[in-house]
Amino acid sequence: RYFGAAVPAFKLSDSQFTGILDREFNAITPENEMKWDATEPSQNQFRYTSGDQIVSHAQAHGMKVRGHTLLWHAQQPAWVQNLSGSTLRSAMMNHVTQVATHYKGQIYAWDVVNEAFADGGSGARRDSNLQRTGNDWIEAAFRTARAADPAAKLCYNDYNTDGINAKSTGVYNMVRDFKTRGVPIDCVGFQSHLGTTLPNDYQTNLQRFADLGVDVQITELDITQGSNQANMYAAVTKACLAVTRCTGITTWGVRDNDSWRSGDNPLLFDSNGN
Ligand code: 9MR
Repeated sequence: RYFGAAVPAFKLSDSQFTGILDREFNAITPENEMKWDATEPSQNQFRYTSGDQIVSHAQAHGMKVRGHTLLWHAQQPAWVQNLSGSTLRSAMMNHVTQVATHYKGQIYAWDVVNEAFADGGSGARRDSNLQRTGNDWIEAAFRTARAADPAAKLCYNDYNTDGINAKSTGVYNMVRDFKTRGVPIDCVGFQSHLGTTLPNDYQTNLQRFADLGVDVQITELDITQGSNQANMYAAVTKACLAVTRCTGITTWGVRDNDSWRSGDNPLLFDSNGN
């Protein structure tokens, strides 16, 4: 199993940050640098400088890279938001092909599609410009990613899917359908942005996905500071260790002050790096 952290490229010049990163972790997820707005700010003009910096750091330290993310309803460049229908679908698949090809052979696992399911009780897809190109957009993305980088594990990644609920069951049904029909999917990411309690069926949920024949990974872990925080980090870790196909845990940052939710002090290291 790997143990990873989300890393923004600009923190690679912070020696306290890289000191902890290189000592404690053996995988990196680029926090923002491989998102669509970062990699293709204008149509067919690709920018890989920051993503490449992160990959170089990982390679220099023997770390795996989780690619994040090829298609997401958020963080799209403006030109994408102005497209729809078959024009958008073509741009989506071109984006997948170009980015996955650029990083071919360098990515352990790709979040091919991020956060495509709706919150709440429907178990349905989220409405988005991507979804409005047709319900088959997710399988088209996975097939396209496989063709571009056959060695990368291809993951679906989402939040609020950490226990058994309508949303995670919607994802489960999609993965089962993909496996039945031979759509190439290798892994499911559970972001695990957690508050003060862990769903009591957390491990059972990981296991039911693993039983479909995919790896499972904890991809964006952070947990609200409080009396239960350490216990929850332990419980999440033990759940992954207990599921044979749980192949890694990534925390969404290193120090509390690196976090997107820094007010919660949710990470393993405090703002002094302790
Ligand atoms: O931590 C990321 C933050 O720096 C960005 O501003 C934000 C929008 O791109 O994305 C954050 O990371 C998100 C991740 O990509 C997907 N799951 C939720 C994460 C936290 O918002």
